[in-house]
Amino acid sequence: MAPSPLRFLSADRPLREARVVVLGVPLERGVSFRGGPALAPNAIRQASWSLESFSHHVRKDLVDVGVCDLGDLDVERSREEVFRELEGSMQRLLRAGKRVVVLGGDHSVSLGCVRGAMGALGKVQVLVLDAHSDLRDEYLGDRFSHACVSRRLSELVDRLVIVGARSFFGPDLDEPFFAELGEIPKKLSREAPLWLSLDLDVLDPGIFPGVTNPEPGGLSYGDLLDVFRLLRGYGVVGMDVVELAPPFDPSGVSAVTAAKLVIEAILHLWG
Ligand SMILES: [Mn+2]
Repeated sequence: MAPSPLRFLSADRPLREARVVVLGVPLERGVSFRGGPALAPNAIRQASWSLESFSHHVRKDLVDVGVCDLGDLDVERSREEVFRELEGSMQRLLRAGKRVVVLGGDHSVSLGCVRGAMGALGKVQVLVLDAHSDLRDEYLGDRFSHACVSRRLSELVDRLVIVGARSFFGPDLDEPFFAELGEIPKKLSREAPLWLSLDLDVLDPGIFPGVTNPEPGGLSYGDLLDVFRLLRGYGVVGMDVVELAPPFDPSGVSAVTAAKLVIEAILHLWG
């Protein structure tokens, strides 16, 4: 049974005792095709209670990590205000030495996260796992659409790496940001803090149909575990998990998969 109010599995520590903080940002202002990510944070929390808190891959348990769930940011205001509050929260949490998991929301929330990480830590590199290049300068007049998030991130940080992309609008194909899974070690630095942005549509829609913009082909669940395993050697300070669309997840298996990925990411990166 999930506790009421709803929180992520085993996230029962007060903030000051927690090493890892979960924060929901149910913002859905930047979608381009169909909706749902506003419902994602609580769908992921709910689904997490169907899972074990133990990972046999790393033989660690969430209970021993110390996780706090801060609930959701208030998104009933302008997008810029939401970004600003997210940025401020991220700065405070990272300065306090916490590691942060942000449950989106559409992919635009990554911008607030990375701005905050830069405010707290200076230079930050970003690894984006995404089916889409998201490199448009604007989409239907909106520079902060989820279709533009990697373009905006590329303007912020020195090092942006995109893995899993298979949807391009043409000219973006020759941009320098794309990498294969196996190229991650040579593209990222082990020195600089790293923000991980996990757009769940990077997964094959056959195993993860519940997203706003499904794209055929894609990574497997095992591929993502390989990424988490690899990133143990890097200074990952936080991650966002975005674009789950519960209305297109009638079996609920996408929400469960998202929750499982959050558990495995926490235990691989910070367990
Ligand atoms: Mn995407």
